[in-house]
Amino acid sequence: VPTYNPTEIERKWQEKWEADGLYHADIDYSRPKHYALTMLPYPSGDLHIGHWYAMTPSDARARFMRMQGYNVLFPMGFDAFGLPAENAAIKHNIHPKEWTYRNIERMRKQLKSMGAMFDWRREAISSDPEYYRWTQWFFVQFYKNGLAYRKGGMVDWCPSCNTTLAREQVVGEDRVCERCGTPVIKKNLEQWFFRLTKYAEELLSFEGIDWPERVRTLQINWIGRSEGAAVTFRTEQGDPIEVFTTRPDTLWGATFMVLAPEHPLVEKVTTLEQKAAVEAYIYQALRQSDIQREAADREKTGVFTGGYAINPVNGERIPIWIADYVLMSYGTGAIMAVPAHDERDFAFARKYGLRIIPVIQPEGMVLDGDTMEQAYTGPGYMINSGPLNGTYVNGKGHNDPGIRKVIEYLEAHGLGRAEVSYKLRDWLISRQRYWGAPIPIIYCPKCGTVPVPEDQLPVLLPDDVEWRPTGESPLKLHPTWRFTTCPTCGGPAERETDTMDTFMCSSWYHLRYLSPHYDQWPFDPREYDYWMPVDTYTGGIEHATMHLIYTRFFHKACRDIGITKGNEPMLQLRNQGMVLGEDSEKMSKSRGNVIAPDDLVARYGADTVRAYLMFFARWDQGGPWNSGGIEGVHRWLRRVWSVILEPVNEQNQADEATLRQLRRKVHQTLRSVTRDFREFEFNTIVSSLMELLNEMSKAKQNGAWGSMAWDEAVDIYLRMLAPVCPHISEEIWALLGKPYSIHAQAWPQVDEEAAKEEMITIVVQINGKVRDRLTVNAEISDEEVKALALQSEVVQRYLGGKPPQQIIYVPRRLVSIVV
Ligand code: ANZ
Ligand code: ZN
Repeated sequence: VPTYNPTEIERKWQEKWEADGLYHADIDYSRPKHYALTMLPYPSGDLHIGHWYAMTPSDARARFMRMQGYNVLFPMGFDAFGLPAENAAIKHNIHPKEWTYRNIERMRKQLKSMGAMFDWRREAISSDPEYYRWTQWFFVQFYKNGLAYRKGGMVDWCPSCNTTLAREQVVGEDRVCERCGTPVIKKNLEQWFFRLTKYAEELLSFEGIDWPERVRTLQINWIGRSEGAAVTFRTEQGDPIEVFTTRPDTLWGATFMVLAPEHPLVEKVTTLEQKAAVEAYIYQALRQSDIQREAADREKTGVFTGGYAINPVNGERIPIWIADYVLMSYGTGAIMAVPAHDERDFAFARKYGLRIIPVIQPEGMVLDGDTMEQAYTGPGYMINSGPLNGTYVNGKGHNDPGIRKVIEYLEAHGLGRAEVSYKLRDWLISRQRYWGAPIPIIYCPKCGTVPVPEDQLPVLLPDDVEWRPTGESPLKLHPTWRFTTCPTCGGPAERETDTMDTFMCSSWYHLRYLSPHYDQWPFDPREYDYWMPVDTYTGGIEHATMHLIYTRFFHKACRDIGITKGNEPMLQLRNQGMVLGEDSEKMSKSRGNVIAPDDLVARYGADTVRAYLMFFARWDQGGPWNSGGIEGVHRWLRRVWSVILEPVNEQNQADEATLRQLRRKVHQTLRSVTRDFREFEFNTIVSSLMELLNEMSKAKQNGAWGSMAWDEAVDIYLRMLAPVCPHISEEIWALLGKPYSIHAQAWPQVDEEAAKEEMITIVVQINGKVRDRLTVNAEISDEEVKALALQSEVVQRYLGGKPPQQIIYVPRRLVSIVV
């Protein structure tokens, strides 16, 4: 018997599988399809253990589905545009394109070392012109269908580097520029947006898809739906100020208004005396992030504008303030402040000595605005509220007949209307960056904004640019690139010089895999009709909001345009946890606790790494790496090799019971492993296989080798092992002379008869006479048998409520009781 040499056999089989096109997935109408998708990597340099953790169990699952008779598509590609390429390029003085494609070469090789069933013919790279041509095409479709628009928007801006920053480039509590440490400010820039909010309501529904509770909750919170009312106040000059409130029942208690510092009316309502204070306040407010501004425990600050508004329900003259706890990005950017019933407004009113008037009266308690110590936010009856006095409200805002009555009143008097508000914002896709897909828009002095005609796509990204930061969009600085002619009038015109957010590229990559070189359309409709939707999508929980919301939006928008079908792109989603360092800390270079998969593969082979990653923790939870653990898994694979391949010297015949027991264990394991694969319970798959190997080893010692039961055990064992460890299973399969390839074999069927627990009959004697019989599972413990015997009706009758004098158990045969 040859020795187990993982390096050698893994290389050998990977080459053969590739040469044979074993994992090519083609349309086959005779078989049910299964589209298994795992999140594609960003080509950052090296494949890390997190990639292995996401991908290899996903691969095992895809292989299992294939053995279950599905025609499985399991593609791979690269999310290749993005900021890190530019940063690395600046650091190492290498062109972002060169850096990216070098990394792709390297990572493709590393990916191949996994022995996964990727169909490499379908590889898609989002920075290839044949890919981003279609990213741009989607942009044009969105534009033509009113889903893309341009408007001024607040962005993070470094006043020293003179450039916009991506969210990740703003660092630290005090929000400074990652590059130069200068405090970041907000700036208003003309930007392109996608109308994500149009789908806010639909995105809240997960009907027909099986996504984890956690992801659904994260998305629902991200979308942030609130029911309430829009109410229009007016300034003393007569300008309308609309507010969104979840508590229109407290309208009579609105004693001041607060505008976000960025609110367009601020300038107009501010009086001359207050101007300097207001401007100083605005300057500091623009430096905070929305998250900081919203923090509940933050000291509330603000400034009086000097202006007044009129409360529309009671005609009261109320002061208008600005405060940074009111966000411009939510509701209308203005609020009616009700200090008696809102905690933030209360804190603000106390601090600045503003009036507090209770308008909700709790049962059995009288609120006094002068002495209250906190806002009252519970249920009660409306008071000080004119015509609506006495209306009961639940204090929560939504689902309240009281609130409904208030809104009816507002609507009837033309003061307001029912309104739903969402935290979700439209998707800002403009980036003043080089390494991305150019936004395919031309600005013509005569014709205005003109999309690049589809037959002129892609708008190619030039190579000869200054990508180092200069404060301008690199494409804007190019001497010629932006100058073009208008597609409509032929006159001189200029291109948009911003590129697209790379989340745009990753919103549709699952479609490009279907036909990565197709040049008539983003995908071949035949392939779409066969493969879509994605059946199983696997990847990290960190994508719960951005990517996984964008891709759902993208699909729905395309559905409405007539490009895609169905309501959802991905039917089932599963997230893996995280592999931590041996010290239970997050792996990071600075902690020095990083585990490099390449080293492990060189040392143990890919099969061991795959099996260990499935074994060491629940996949959806992850956990700390353990060097001893991977050693143990490696030893197990060596034992698989020897138990199955090494012949026994002396051949004594196994008895019936041994063989029956072997078959029972095999089919029981098959049953649980099948279920575990379905449920993504990879850790118990590996432990079940370890247990079964022990059983097989015992049976082998007891003479099972060479029997039909033994051959069946080996056959089923290898098939079950194949998705987890594709190389060693293929090698042993071949050494046993079985037909190539194990990965083209069917998943075995459970023999329910064989899997049945063995039942035995135990005689129960009372005072030496047989009185009863128990039929029990043969694996039952002594204590359990004795307890069962004592519970028997007959025994109970003889005992008559007293304890037995003596109870003796002769294993597997009889229980003798003396009463
Ligand atoms: C008056 C009121 C009285 C409010 C009361 C609450 C309680 P959610 O649930 O998050 O939707 N609000 C509205 N727009 C805001 C903005 N741009 N920035 C900060 N706060 C804003 O909360 C909606 C409530 O948050 C609204 O209802 C408004 O305050 C405030 F006893 O209006 B409420
Ligand atoms: Zn024109």
